Amino acid sequence: MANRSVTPSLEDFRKVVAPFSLPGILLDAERYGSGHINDTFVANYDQAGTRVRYILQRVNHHIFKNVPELMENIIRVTSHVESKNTSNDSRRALALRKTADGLSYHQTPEGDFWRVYLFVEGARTYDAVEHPRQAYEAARAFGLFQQALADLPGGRLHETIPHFHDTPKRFENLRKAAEEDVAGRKHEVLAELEFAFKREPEVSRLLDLVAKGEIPERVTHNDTKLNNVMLDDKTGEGICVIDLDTVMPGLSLYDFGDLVRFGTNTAAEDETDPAKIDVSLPVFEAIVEGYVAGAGNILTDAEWDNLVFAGKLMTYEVGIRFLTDHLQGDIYFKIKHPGHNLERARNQLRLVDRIEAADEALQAIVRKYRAAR
Ligand code: ADP
Ligand code: GN1
Ligand code: MG
Repeated sequence: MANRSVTPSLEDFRKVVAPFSLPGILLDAERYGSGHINDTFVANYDQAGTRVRYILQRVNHHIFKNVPELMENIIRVTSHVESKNTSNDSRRALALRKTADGLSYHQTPEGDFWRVYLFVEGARTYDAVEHPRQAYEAARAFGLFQQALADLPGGRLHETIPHFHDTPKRFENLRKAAEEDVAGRKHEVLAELEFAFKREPEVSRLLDLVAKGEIPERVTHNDTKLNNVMLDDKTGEGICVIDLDTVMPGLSLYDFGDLVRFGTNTAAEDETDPAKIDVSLPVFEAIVEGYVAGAGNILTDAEWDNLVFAGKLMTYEVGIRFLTDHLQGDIYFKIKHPGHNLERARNQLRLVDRIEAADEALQAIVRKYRAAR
């Protein structure tokens, strides 16, 4: 399932988009972005002489098992964000196109689910932080997004992937994958397994605080990678949070922690040279500052206490998910070459090690912003 993604022909794209009745003529469509899960394409249209772009996405229904429920979440979330948009900039809420039947997705006879978004123009995503300001803007946008959803009406959102950030469960999955060793790769990863197993006592820390009532459940994004937020080309401002498939009940520490995981790494997520992987203190500071600027003064004491830990835990969690996928024969994340998931896992576990080494410096940054609140 991880690598099933064939690019459709233009003829097939025409069939996929037909139910959405998009105005104009479809000129071409090509693969777009660098996500690990869905298949994303940009489609160029000629609309009365003007070139207009749409994002077409085939949702990975092996991973998101109930796409109609997922789309119901996205409609609720985008409508709510849109209702709070008081600017004159329509790019600030992701906009879905509906089919002639009023559905937010189209299911093909083969069983694939497709959706169409208006292309957010004059802005782009980045696969790596080039300057701390970008990390600030991304963190602020995710903070604002969370604040906007604090009063989402209509009850709890569907859990599109149950136990998504349940680190103890992710840990059990790793243990089981190592035991079963279906792909015969365990012998290659003994050092990584030892590193991961040694940290077992920490995996339930956040969920234990939730159980004690010290950390509240909120509506969170749960996948706050830098390339899931669009930054304005001219001003650099984070203007639109995208990739809403995992928006569901969660902890603000998941969003903050994943910002740290992806943003502070001085190397790409799949860099193989451990010497290049470290935690950037200026980027960490920008993330704290941006997140607090966006989310406002919502953080409880227990959340403040665990900001640094959340960065480490989210890095560890994704690290063991990559490692599990490698052990299971690459069935979840898209890979570009054999061993890619192992490279990613090693990278993330190395970053865990660097975050642990930098703990004092990171805590000092948090203290500075906590005192100023
Ligand atoms: P995935 O789940 O595969 O990560 P995303 O929704 O994040 O999918 O989309 C992949 C990439 O496509 C994004 O990183 C972004 O660059 C681009 N993208 C997605 N939606 C839009 C949009 N509405 N307008 C412009 N670009 C978009
Ligand atoms: C996946 O879809 P994408 O590429 O934004 C994954 C995240 C991981 C991330 C690691 C649904 O995100 O949980 O943190 O890869 N999404 C899902 O890069 O599993
Ligand atoms: Mg994405």
